[in-house]
Amino acid sequence: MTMAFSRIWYIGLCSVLLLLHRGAEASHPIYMHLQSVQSTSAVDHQPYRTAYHFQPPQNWMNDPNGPMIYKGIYHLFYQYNPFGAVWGNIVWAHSTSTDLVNWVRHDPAIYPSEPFDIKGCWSGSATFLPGGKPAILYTGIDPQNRQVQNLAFPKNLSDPLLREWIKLAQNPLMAPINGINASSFRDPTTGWRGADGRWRVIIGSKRRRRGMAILYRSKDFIHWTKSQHPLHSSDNTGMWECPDFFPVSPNGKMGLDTSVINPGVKHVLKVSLDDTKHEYYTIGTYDPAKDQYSPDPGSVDNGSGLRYDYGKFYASKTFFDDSKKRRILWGWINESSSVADDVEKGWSGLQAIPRLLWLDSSGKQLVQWPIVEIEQLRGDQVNLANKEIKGGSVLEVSGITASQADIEVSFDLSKLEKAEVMNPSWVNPQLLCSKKGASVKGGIGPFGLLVLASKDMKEQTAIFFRVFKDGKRYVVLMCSDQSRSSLGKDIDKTSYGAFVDVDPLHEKLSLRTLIDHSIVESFGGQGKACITARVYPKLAIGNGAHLFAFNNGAESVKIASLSAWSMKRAHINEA
Ligand code: DQQ
Repeated sequence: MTMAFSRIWYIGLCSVLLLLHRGAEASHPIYMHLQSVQSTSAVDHQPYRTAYHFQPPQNWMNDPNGPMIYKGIYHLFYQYNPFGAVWGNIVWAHSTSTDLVNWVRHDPAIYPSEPFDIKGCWSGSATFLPGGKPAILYTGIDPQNRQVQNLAFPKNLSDPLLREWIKLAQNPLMAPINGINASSFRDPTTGWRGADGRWRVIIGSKRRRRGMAILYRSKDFIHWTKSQHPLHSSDNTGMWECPDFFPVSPNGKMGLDTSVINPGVKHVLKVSLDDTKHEYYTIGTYDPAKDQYSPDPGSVDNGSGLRYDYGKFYASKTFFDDSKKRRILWGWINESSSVADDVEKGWSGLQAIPRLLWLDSSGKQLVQWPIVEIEQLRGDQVNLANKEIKGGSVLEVSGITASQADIEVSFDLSKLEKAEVMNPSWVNPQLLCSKKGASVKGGIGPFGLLVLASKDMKEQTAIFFRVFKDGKRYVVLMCSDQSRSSLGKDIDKTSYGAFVDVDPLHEKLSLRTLIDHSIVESFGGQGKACITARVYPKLAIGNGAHLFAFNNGAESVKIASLSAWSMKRAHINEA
């Protein structure tokens, strides 16, 4: 059956779905009274809508799904509620782009229509089959609320926009039988093909508190057999949502196709933890003979492990961009505002700027950087060089639109004697950042940027560093402090933090921050630590937004160089 999207038909279906909805076990809160078949009327005055981040014109969006490039066109599908600003009625909405910056929206590609997905079309991934045919594996919710895995192919392979998809009559291809928990069996990955010609995919799951990546194999991508052992599992991590498994090159930024397996490559397993809504990844080795993955010694395999992003960032997914030989990461950025505010503004959820992702030269962590294409939006520029900021002072950076900007700054720290002494109990960087916010004076730092700040600085989001001395070495803490980000109420103003693996004695300390009205994405140490925050200023909106560099430490710090650009508006999903 084809799936040309018929709105009238779909509205009818959704009315039925609303009645059926109660009881579907999901990892998202369900607000029954806010599900409406009426389109929300988004408010006219929209200070928090973004100018260059991916978002639909209105309504709820969550996970990025099935990213790929086909015939030179980038595709992004995403979990979307066509009828409201809260999670529900989930379909695969669809947009395409030639540059990953400007996007054209299409009708939803996959939506509930058959018993194997009648109660929802949840997350999944795209895989290219031999000959270059794309295939989408996704989770469907069946009438018994069971999570099952389904396959869809494009109706017309000569349409580079892949607007219509056909679901296989054999669906579901994988069902929760033989002890699999039917409400913890979702989010198939991109497949990879072994030397034996057989395809593999993993599905997120759990058994009691043990999170796991269930492994399936197939000769033809249609008939799948469950492997006796998961690809990997880890106790006390809870449900693994949206797993992602891919190879990385041991040196350089070049990405690898998901099927590349050889003794020279490392593998990454990323999981999204339903319990905490945090993701973590490990770097390790994939043994193709045993079909098992083992994290490297020292790669922490639980919720306190490495994260792509230490702020808001969830249900992420990478894809291999064959045209530029790079691996690109997408991630969903949830709101930090109340559900009532989301309903009033008529939308909820952003996608982070796509990030290039590669293995650090240490082999111990990944590095991320906004895709180079985003730089086409850079407009007016201001520069600073060799500028000392004394302890306790601020420096306004004017001449750009501070509510829509891209800033790159690097600091030179020549004297570190005044660094505060690191306490061995400070193992959690987020806690440390909430104890030692931007207003808490230190030795070396806090220093960094105050973004989306009002003129009087009553509102400000501080992204900053603090350097501690730990025996003979120095520890660099990066924080994003939202405690004064808005005079508004009912906002989650949690501070976020990460340790950055940089030696401040011998390297410059760099920070790049992308500011877009209600989102602040920051990359410390050339992309070794990333923190994304959502903020909702009342005063620092539009021309009322200012940008400052600041230093609240005892020692002066020097801005070696600073470049700031106004960012132009991208064309994203315009009507
Ligand atoms: N969101 C989807 C699920 C996935 C969760 C449902 C993660 O497939 O596990 O919208 O945010």
